[in-house]
Amino acid sequence: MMNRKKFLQLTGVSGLLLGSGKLNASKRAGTKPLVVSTWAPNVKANKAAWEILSKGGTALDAVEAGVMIPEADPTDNSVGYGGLPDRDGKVTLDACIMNHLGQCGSVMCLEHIMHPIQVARLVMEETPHVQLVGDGALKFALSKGFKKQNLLTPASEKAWKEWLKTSNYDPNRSVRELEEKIKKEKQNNEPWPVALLNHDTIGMVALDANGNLSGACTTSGMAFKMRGRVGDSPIIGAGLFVDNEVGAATATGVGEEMVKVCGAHTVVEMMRNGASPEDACKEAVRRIIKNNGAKAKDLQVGFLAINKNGEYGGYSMMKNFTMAVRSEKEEQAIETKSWY
Ligand code: SD4
Repeated sequence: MMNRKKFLQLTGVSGLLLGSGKLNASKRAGTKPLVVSTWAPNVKANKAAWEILSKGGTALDAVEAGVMIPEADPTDNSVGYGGLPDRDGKVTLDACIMNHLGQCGSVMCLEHIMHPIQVARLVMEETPHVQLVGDGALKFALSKGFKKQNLLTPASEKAWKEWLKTSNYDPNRSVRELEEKIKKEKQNNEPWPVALLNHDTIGMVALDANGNLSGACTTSGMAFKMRGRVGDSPIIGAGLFVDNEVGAATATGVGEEMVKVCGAHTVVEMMRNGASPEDACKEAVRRIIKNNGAKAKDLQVGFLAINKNGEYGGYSMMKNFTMAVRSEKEEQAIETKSWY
């Protein structure tokens, strides 16, 4: 298992700030350029995005390059290569991208292609459509020169075979595992729960030096989902939304819940009405609670947002949601506030 020191060495991050519920990100002065991603290990993805942003590149190029890092990482079992498969053992990927002009593209249930985000961008730029699904998305990708690859790693295949023994679909499996690990580490008096260095779906939003916003979201979806299931991540307005007049938002967690409240769009609309990024994210979480009552306690969803002024914030249902932030002022991961 990767320890915290090793993680810091790997990422070159000198100051990870985890477990800081105290931080009220929305009260900080804004800055640009800025990139924010779901989950602490995506400081690595931010680094790739920052390479572009810091040289005056566009937010669109930055988010595409950024999310390609976990897509190609076989140890990230929620995104791209190495993603956990559906219950039939197939790795099916969902991704979307949106730019400052309100243009967007997405692919859903795409198989065999390591970088669905690149295909989503081509859907946006080179087709009259917004969404391509399944075989059609694959056909389009192959026509653009992408190569078919086997995305099921031995580790993911092993996990799937283990899952088949019970075939019990548990959308909060990873959240529960994470909680267990953190509990154990706390018992062992670990100063920094290594388990907080968890990663999952990447949603990334960025503001470039010209003041333009873009976002990208990419995932293998919920582990062991039904064949053909699509979550929030490739749905514009649910897993990602960008409005260049206001801000950008993205989400992670049980996608069905984000879809039901048009989550990312809700966050952006709250910011349009004057809410800080953190408060806007909190409102989306509140609506999910309204839909679920007491059952909400068993759900993990996390939102993050940036606004046009370069302020950022996030909020989650349960503890242990982290976001990675990169600007001229900071390079770090932060645990967001949570409802429960
Ligand atoms: C989905 N929202 O497919 C994604 C899953 C996720 O971290 O975020 N996992 O519902």
